[in-house]
Amino acid sequence: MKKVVHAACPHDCPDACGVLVTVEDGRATRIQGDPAHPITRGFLCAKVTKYLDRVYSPGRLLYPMRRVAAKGQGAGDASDFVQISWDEALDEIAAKFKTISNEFGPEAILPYSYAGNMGILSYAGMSHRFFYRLGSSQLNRTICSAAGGDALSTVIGRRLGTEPQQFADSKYIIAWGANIHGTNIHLWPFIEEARRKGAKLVVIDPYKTRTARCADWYLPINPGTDVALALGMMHVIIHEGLFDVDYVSRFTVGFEQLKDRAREYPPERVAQWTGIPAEDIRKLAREYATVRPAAIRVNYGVQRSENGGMAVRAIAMLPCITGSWKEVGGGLQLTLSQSFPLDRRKVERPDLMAKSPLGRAARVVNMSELGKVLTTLNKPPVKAIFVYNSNPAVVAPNHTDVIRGFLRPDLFTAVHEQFFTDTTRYADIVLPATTFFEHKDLLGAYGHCYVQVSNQAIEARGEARSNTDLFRALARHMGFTEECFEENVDQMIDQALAADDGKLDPQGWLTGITRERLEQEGHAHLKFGSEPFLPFANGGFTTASGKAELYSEALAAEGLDPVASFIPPRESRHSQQARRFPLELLARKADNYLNSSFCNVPSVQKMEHPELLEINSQDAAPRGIKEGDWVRVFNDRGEVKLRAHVNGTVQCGVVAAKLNWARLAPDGKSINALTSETLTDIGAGPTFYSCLVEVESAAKL
Ligand SMILES: Nc1nc2c(c(=O)[nH]1)N[C@H]1C(S)=C(S)[C@@H](COP(=O)(O)OP(=O)(O)OC[C@H]3O[C@@H](n4cnc5c(=O)[nH]c(N)nc54)[C@H](O)[C@@H]3O)O[C@H]1N2
Ligand SMILES: Nc1nc2c(c(=O)[nH]1)N[C@H]1C(S)=C(S)[C@@H](COP(=O)(O)OP(=O)(O)OC[C@H]3O[C@@H](n4cnc5c(=O)[nH]c(N)nc54)[C@H](O)[C@@H]3O)O[C@H]1N2
Ligand code: SF4
Ligand SMILES: [Mo]
Repeated sequence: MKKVVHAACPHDCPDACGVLVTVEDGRATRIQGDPAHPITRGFLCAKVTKYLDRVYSPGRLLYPMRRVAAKGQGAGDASDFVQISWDEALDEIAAKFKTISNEFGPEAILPYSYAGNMGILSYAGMSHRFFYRLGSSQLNRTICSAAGGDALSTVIGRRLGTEPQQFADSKYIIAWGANIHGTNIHLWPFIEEARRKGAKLVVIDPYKTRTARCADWYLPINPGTDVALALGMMHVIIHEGLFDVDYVSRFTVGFEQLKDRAREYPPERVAQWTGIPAEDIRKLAREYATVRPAAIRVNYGVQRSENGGMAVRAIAMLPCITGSWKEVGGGLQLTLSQSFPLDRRKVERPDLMAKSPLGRAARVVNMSELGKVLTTLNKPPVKAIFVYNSNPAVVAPNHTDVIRGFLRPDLFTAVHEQFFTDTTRYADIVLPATTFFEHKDLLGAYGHCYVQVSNQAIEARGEARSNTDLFRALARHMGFTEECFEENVDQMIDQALAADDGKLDPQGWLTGITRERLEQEGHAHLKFGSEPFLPFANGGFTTASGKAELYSEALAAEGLDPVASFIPPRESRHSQQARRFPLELLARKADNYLNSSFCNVPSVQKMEHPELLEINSQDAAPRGIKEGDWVRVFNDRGEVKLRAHVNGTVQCGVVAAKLNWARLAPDGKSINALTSETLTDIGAGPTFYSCLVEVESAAKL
């Protein structure tokens, strides 16, 4: 029997593609992009095109297992474990949780998850219910977008912006710290369409991405200096009277303060920090303000710096002063994640914290400080960690401390995974997780405004269970009796879609969007009152003042600059530390992996070279480093061994390397051995792109 099932890609990617899975006699035989999905347009990225290799990988973790080999040693695969039943595994975890909770309090238990699966239920559904009811520590999920998301909200009130389709109508597009070909490929066709109609594409990025190579104008910028560039642009725009007087007066607050601040950022001064010539800054500002409509695609690259919050804040002010929010093909997109008025409280049930043994909201732990948390936190210390949807042994900053933490003999670790990852090397118990082919879920997106139901295409492989099924069962083993722990996926999807109290969905964007309809049609566009959707054409900012806040009382109250100002990162060429470690490392994502997902799939590995350190010839030559040489990249936190690649992607003073599974790296280490747990100015996010290193020639490993 042959059928075609509509699913949706739940990986951590703005595109949230509609996917068609062909199933023959119970086995998936083909995957393709849904041609009916207006953003997916029938194609998938290279890595998900190979998805059958992931689903049917011989390396899949298929059964619950208990560790027998010493942690961090052994082969790192099934041979380090013995198979046990689900009941045994869950009993063991429940018993541990009870003992720890009795002795240290439930806050000694820490859930650790991120966006391995962005399905609404898989990301934060039954799992959240479970941990709230348990009274475990809460996890502040900052590792990706907290700085940018929070900063954007300080200006416009929420995570909303220009839909991708509208980029086709732009005449001027700035990709600002946005690696579109690598991480947001479904925006590209709209940009191409705009360019066919004469639009100009400008790329601002310290790394010459493929998008930069395709651009009309590429501006390499020194890492962590975007605040200065945006303020410099506003200096020109305001000084030359290129702003929208009417829009500014009706829909913004704090313009006078911004004007004063921008005065301090003349292009000549900004040029010294950014490395972009003053004339180019003037030209960029003039073109951006006058070639209309102009849209900015700013992505998360700019906010992984110590001053990343201020960077996003300053950039987000640009369309507010030019009034470009009024125009189809104008405005700005960082994320659209808050366009979906789903009822997350019903799905996640934070009220259950009151029913936990704590009887109150539990302490909050920042996931971007995992190393510190596992090695220094007390009152109570973390005695058990439950990892799902994440691979912290690769992706968390300050890898060395993270591993030191996981190796603590008194720490109990459970990991729910699809594969034997770097993190399962430290697990006492591993539990098998389904892939999105094997369970049903509801999806929003952060790069478009379509809701989707992802249907189950095939039976779960082995004894794999979805996150929802796992936490429902674990609740039973803990003896939790609340009815919400009995609910099934359809009930939970219905709850998410029924934002019925009017407060959540005052404009009725979910009107008419039901599970039944999504099951039939696959996707539905949010029902914005007017099409095309211009969220801020007439103000409508959801800030405290109801206006775009160029001056923020809330930031002032936190002791931060209420406008925006450029403070050079401590780890940058402008700092003292640069004397010892003169190179700015971009510890990047790989275009063909997804953070650390896909690193282990052979057909995808063929498309990547994660062992390389990209370096400029002017930095390589004085160090006696030639193309292909082994190099030691180091700072006070750690070192990694890579091979030099002198290819012109980075300017003098910058080097770049990629995320990869530590165990697949030549020296067994994640690139995060070099990054720090310093947090961003806004949002307490990680600072993967504020990282100083030195590089020297090394003998082969
Ligand atoms: N193929 C693929 N797709 C992905 C991912 C992946 O790993 N692989 N990851 C997914 C995830 S989790 C996310 S959050 C999104 C993120 O998607 P992006 O926001 O695109 O994330 P990054 O690749 O971190 O950064 C984008 C660009 O910012 C540049 N950059 C670094 N520092 C600076 C700076 O100081 N200023 C400026 N102007 N630019 C800077 C980087 O060189 C990079 O080219 O992509 C998602 N999609
Ligand atoms: N140096 C450096 N470090 C970075 C970044 C960077 O650019 N540079 N990027 C950061 C960013 S933006 C992010 S978002 C984080 C990402 O960090 P993570 O969210 O940890 O992302 P992944 O590495 O993709 O790991 C996700 C894991 O979840 C598993 N998984 C997938 N689906 C399911 C499921 O349904 N259930 C369960 N239980 N597991 C599942 C996958 O097999 C995979 O191993 O990394 C951050 N780390
Ligand atoms: S990873 Fe992104 S581009 Fe690739 S299929 Fe999934 S949503 Fe689409
Ligand atoms: Mo991310």
